[in-house]
Amino acid sequence: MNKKKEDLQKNTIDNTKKAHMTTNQGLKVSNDEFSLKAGERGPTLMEDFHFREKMTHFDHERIPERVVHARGFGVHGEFELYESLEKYTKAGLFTDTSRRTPVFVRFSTVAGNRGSMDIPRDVRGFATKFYTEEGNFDLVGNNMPVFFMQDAIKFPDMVHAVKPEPHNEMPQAASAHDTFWDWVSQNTESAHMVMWLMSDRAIPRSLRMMEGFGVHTFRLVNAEGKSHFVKFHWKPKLGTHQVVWDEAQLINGKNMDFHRQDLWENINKGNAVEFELGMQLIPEEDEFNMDFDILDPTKIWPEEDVPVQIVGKMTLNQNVDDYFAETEQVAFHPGHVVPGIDFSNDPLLQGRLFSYTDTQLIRLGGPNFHQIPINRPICPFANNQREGYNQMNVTKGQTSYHKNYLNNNQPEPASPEEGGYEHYDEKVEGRKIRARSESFKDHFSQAKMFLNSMTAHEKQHIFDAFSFELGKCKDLGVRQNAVNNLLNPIDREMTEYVVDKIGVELPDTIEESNYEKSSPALSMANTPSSLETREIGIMITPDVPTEKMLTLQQKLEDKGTAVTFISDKIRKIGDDVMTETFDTVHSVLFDAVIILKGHENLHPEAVENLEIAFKHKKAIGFSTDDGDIFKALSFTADDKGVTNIDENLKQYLEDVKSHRVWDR
Ligand code: HDD
Repeated sequence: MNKKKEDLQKNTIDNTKKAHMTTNQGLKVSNDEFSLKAGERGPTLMEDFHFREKMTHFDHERIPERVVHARGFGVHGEFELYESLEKYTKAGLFTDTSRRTPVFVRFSTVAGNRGSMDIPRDVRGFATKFYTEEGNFDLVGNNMPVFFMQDAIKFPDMVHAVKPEPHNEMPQAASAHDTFWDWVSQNTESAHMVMWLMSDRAIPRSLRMMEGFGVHTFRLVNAEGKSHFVKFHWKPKLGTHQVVWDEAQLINGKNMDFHRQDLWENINKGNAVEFELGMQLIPEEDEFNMDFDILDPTKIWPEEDVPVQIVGKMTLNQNVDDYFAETEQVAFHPGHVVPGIDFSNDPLLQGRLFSYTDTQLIRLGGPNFHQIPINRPICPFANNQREGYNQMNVTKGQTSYHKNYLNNNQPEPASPEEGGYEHYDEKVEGRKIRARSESFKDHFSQAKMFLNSMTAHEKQHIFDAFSFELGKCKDLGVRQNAVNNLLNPIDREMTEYVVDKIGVELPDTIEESNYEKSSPALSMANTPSSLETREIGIMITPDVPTEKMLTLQQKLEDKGTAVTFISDKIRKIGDDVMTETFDTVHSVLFDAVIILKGHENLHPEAVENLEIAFKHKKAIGFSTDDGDIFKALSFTADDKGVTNIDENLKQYLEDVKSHRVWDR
């Protein structure tokens, strides 16, 4: 049990143990079925304190959901450091390799409500709370390394634009509507982020298979006071993988909890979910060496120019006990830092430093939200901030002010040597102005670089995503503006493709960016791929011999994959394997499929499942005891990624491992 889990024990109530029911005052309850009435058929009595307490609690069981990132899923884990980074920082979690720092991670979508589906086209939040020995450090990042704007003052506008439209509250959890595209086409600093949002990064296969980014340039400061600029990266051990858009839409219908269920079940099965922490570092004196401003949050530092140093690993290995108490009440803040970690002047980061505490005050009902068990630091804690709503602590002592004589000046500030936080003494000079630096002006070069770095299928998906999203906009002016202001300045081929699909005019002048650089690290195709935890759905006709099914299952599980049999109705295979049915699951919920045919004909649902798996470029394996499987299907055994598993199981597994048969 990690230190944070241990700390949570102080507040854990075990409702699985035998116990009498009580009121909140501890009084044993004798009856929880009937309210107190005047006569069997009479009115309920005011005096029924048990009824009133139960109902009042129920009536108050909701808190405001987060304005953004409302739908989230949290898990516990630990962070371990590979090598001391004392050259760059004095932060304990980055210098002491013997530590196992407890973490709590909350993954989220951004635009949808708390009850929305798991795979809309959206950015994913990737927020990590490190419970360090020097206080909590929150890395509040996303699965995309850039952002929609350069200045936080625009954040409410962008969020208003992407959220359901204010007059009719439509559409839910989608950017494919007029107000979003109106905003981004009027604010072209969003161009790079929009490319990411239209890419497959926005529809991850799993929360276990996406990268995370701190986005901003932060600072590391070492014991001598030397500073490096830093960007944080999370690299998933399983690689970065996607579903296809058509599949995402079907999954949302078949299982809107697809991502959270995948994470919950894999952790329960004991499959460690691992992300390596990477850092890109630039010494302070090299601040101006890039062809963009490193304070600009719409820019990445290409990994080929500034390599990502892998410094440690986070293992997520425990689910929460109580969704509300932990996942809903956790409060992140990019301003929660520890000595050795500091901010840059990125104007987006600077604005965030205000917003997060402010939002917790309304969401969690007052200034004591840090005392909620999931938010409480595991290190010693003392200050003069008593009172306020929901004060949980009983603090001893006559004084609640600094400085004092009566209490010997306790609690007293710590010197830097004793671990007191010191802000980096950066020199800043300037006049008060509302303006943006000229160095933030280039909106399109990195958007183009992103496109330059894609494989053919990734590029095609981006073109199709633009066509879908703009095609959903009702106002032709909005479509035209998006084409003129965002697409045309990036790429002519993309502009021509999309214009043809969405019925607007092709701009007369070509403004395409001539930025030729590419960054191979941006392509998901260049990330690792493995068979580990791949889900294979095996469709069967009822007459397939049990022995054959169990042998196949064993072979596939030995390779690290997870197997589900699918049949016309629930059937038992051997002693302890139960099938799912064509009613309960679908090929869209699996990475790959297999069809096992005995002498009976294929179920019509099996035919439909196979056709869709083929369309979604999934590996398809087959084995038949009798007759031609392909008579009922629109594809054949000669198509790419369609394999007779009796003859070549190895080939089939290669296809499964490569995630999808993209060139089919
Ligand atoms: Fe934010 C939540 C990430 C810009 C204001 N943000 C929130 C969460 C994540 C991010 C992951 C959810 C945390 C959780 O799981 O509880 N936000 C980002 C990133 C940004 C970013 C990576 C840009 C680099 N955010 C941003 C700006 C502002 C906010 C510019 C406002 C000035 N974000 C908020 C918020 C939220 C929030 C309103 C809503 C709920 C919360 O904070 O706790 O304060």
